[in-house]
Amino acid sequence: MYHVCMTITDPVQTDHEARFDALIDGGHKIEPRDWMPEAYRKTMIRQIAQHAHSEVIGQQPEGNWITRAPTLQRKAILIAKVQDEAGHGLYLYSAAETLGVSRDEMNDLLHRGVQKYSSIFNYPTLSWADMGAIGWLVDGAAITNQVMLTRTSYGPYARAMIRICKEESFHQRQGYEIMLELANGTEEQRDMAQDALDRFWWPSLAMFGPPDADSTHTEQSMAWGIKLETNDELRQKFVDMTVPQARYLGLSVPDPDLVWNDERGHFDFGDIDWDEFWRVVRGDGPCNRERVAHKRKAWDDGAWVREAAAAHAAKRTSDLAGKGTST
Ligand code: FAQ
Repeated sequence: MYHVCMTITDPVQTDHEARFDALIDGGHKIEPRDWMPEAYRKTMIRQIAQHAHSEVIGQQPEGNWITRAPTLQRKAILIAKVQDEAGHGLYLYSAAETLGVSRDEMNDLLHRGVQKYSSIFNYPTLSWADMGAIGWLVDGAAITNQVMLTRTSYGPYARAMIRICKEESFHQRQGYEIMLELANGTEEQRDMAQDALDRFWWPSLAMFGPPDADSTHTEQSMAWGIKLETNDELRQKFVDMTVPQARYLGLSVPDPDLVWNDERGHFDFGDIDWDEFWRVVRGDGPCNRERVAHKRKAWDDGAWVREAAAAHAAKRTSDLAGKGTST
């Protein structure tokens, strides 16, 4: 018996696994040089890449309104917000690169439809009020999820999330402020705000992912400390936080089943259309094709910038080497 165990157990592997488990159990961070199970690495790459792609593709629905912002001040704020999203994408691609995947590979996987981005960015932005609804609801949902990710187990991801959350929090405020102004404006402005809430409410609830019972990754991701709360818990938190904000605006949430449940201490809410969610996730939402085509074009059009930056870096390295300075 003893002999059999010796032949199948790799003591080095066991040591690595024990150390990894101890770090997770102790609430410590896993760092890029630490040993990690291959499945943990893959899960982190999948989630961080998907998150990075969401930030980058998420610039498109709002970018659509930069040239049509109603005032110079609104335009300046919107440009700053869209730039922030690009920055979030960059921190996140850098965090994913520490796991041994390159940015080129991630972009290629996105362009080929292998890696995903958030379902929410496949909905069109039809009016200025959508800028308010996105900031308030989409950034609001993003923060609800991302505050927990500042404590996620992979160090570079957790640290990137701290700054991202601070910026998302400003985005949420600016969105709510747009809604507040419209809701207190003319009848037409109020209708625009209500219409934006009607269209973005359900897709924002779906952003948190499928119900826990249908979630493929939640159980393992919670065991590894990647996720600290489940999709349904976060969705409930978002509803509880957002419904009073809608009421303060004097707008109605488009859900006839929405009611405060005293016993649970939470709002009960209606059923999400999961068929629609999966259609959008699988590439058949209102704007999927347009979003990916635009992203691909931007990547191709920007090739000369990447080549010029690489040529500049190579020249600088050879200049420094010529001067005998190590880089
Ligand atoms: N869209 O087992 P789970 C933002 C997929 S950033 C598309 O529950 P998991 C900022 C999921 O990938 C918004 N697919 O998965 C901004 C999996 O498929 P797979 C992005 C979705 O990973 C604001 C399958 O369903 N935030 O908004 C979605 O444990 C304004 C089963 O799902 C993040 O990415 C979805 N909504 O939990 C920017 C946060 N939900 O991969 C611009 C980080 C699920 O096996 C403007 N990510 N799926 O083929 C996460 O926290 C998690 O990945 C979840 C999903 C919670 C999104």
